[in-house]
Amino acid sequence: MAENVEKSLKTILMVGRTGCGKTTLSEVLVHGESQYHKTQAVTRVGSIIDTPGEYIENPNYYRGIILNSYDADIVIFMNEAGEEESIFPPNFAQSMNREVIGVISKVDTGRDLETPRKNLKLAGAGKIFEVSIHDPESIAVLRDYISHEE
Ligand SMILES: Nc1nc2c(ncn2[C@@H]2O[C@H](COP(=O)(O)OP(=O)(O)OP(=O)(O)O)[C@@H](O)[C@H]2O)c(=O)[nH]1
Ligand SMILES: [Mg+2]
Repeated sequence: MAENVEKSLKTILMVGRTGCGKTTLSEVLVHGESQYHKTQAVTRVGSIIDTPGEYIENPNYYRGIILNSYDADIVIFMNEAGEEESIFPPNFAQSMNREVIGVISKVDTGRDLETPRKNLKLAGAGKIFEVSIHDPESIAVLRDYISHEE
């Protein structure tokens, strides 16, 4: 296959607080660009299952996150740069019988990365990626990790 043909993404579940950048990153990964819109319900963006921030902010919806994880190959726990409080219960990743990775979004803002790193680890995320939609290389590294092998 030609080198410039992009590998297809695995099925991904995006979880993180309101406004951390889940939909933007999903659209950039799938379409190469994004238009802002608030997520109102669990939505599919290509093979990405995008959840509204309210799902992780309200424990009544945890079950919804866990059920959606059964359809995913990889779950992404997202924190944005500068996020001070962990929205994820400790070891929440263990509720999901799937690989869980961490993504720190908006690294272009220059805000703190240490606390998000620590909180994503506490939530049980394995590998952690630091991305900005303004840095195509950071997106390419993540995309490669969450794509099917040729
Ligand atoms: N500076 C910067 N801003 C970003 C980045 N990614 C997303 N944003 C901005 O963050 C805001 C929220 O992004 P969304 O993708 O809608 O966030 P969300 O997590 O889907 O939010 P909900 O649907 O409400 O849960 C938008 O104004 C985006 O433009 C980034 O890498 N850098
Ligand atoms: Mg959204």
